[in-house]
Amino acid sequence: MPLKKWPAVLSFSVISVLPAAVYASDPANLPLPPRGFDSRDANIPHGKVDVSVSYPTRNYGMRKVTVYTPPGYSTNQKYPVVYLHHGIGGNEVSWIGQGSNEGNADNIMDYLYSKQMAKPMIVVMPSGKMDGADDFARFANFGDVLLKDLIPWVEKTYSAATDADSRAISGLSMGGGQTFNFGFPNTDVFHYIGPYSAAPNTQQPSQTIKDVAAVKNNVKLIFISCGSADNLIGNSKNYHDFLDQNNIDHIYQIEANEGHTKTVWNRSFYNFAQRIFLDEGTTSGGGAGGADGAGGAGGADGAGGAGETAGNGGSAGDGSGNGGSAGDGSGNGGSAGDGSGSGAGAGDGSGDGGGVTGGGAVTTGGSAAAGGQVSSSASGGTDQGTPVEEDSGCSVSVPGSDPGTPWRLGLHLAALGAVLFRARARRNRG
Ligand code: FER
Repeated sequence: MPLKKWPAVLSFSVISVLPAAVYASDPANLPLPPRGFDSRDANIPHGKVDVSVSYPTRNYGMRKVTVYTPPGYSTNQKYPVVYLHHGIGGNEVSWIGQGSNEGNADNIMDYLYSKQMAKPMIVVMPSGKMDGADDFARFANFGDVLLKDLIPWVEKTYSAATDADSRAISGLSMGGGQTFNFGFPNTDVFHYIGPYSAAPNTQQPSQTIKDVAAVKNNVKLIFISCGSADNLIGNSKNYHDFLDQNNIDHIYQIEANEGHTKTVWNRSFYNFAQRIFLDEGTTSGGGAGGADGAGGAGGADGAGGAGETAGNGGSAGDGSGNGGSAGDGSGNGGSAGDGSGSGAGAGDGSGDGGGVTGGGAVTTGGSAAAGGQVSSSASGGTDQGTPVEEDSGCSVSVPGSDPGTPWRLGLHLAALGAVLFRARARRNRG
């Protein structure tokens, strides 16, 4: 797929914090997570982990699932849910660093919230291996359980939103295969699909994607990752090629020199979790990008906008409804709009100018207000420390964060990325 360039308005500062798939579906080359992103940090709020809870199934008796609810979890609010699957030797505790220790989803979510880089969500980590003749069958048999037993149970047991925009499916290795196999045929159930290091149980794309248009229309993010040195990479590459051939936008993230490792899975979950469920509130129109220090982008209705960086900082239009919004910026700082009042604030750039064509106007946005300033690194998820292996034990010192505070700052840059991502998708579909 040819490299597509965005207008010069997005040059330098902001470009580094947007998902690379905005530009092309070639390997995304996302930056390494910061030091300590997957370690437990005593200085930040922690979500609650319900470990190995039992739930009923129609055909397999009681089964186990681990459920992470975010800091500040409240039944006054409905949360989106990511279903996160383990690998061949794993079970419902593999993603919380116990048992086979395939990942540290709880630490990663705590980290992302502490940086306001992810939307509050529930993480459901089931034991995804049922009874069956062989491993392929055991993992395949979970599909029916997921759709008919687990999801209904989660949605009545937890304060979970029940629409497909609020469901993501993800997993590693055999769980990556499950993600492909259960996700693509069910784009009316899951709007976010994230397989990591997918195993040979992965079905062919021609089997799982019978309706290309449904995938294009329904799925808000496809995130495929693998280590470059993983000898299972063919499963991921196969989908990457198919998606490219069918002009289906996706992020293809290859972790250089990594094999079939937990390093890949933790990085992948870190990258995926901060890019899901951003669509809510941005669907009714993304904002316009401003230029060269002035700009800002307002998402409508809860999405908030993102200020540009550099120069004198951008102002941000943003949403009414639930949205806080954030300007940000290096340079002299962006300003933050905050969603009150009516009318849209949008950065309007001098200089390089030019809006993002697919964005559209902010329809319900509040006007921009001067506000806080953050560094683009902290907000944009490129707060890149020295690469470390997990369990480095190095904790990250973060300012105290109120779990009730709207996830702002970096999240809104991610939201802008999502808007741009879809804007491009719309153009491609058009
Ligand atoms: C295989 C190689 C890897 C295979 C499964 C895997 C069933 C799964 C690995 C994992 O889940 O980590 O040939 O066949």
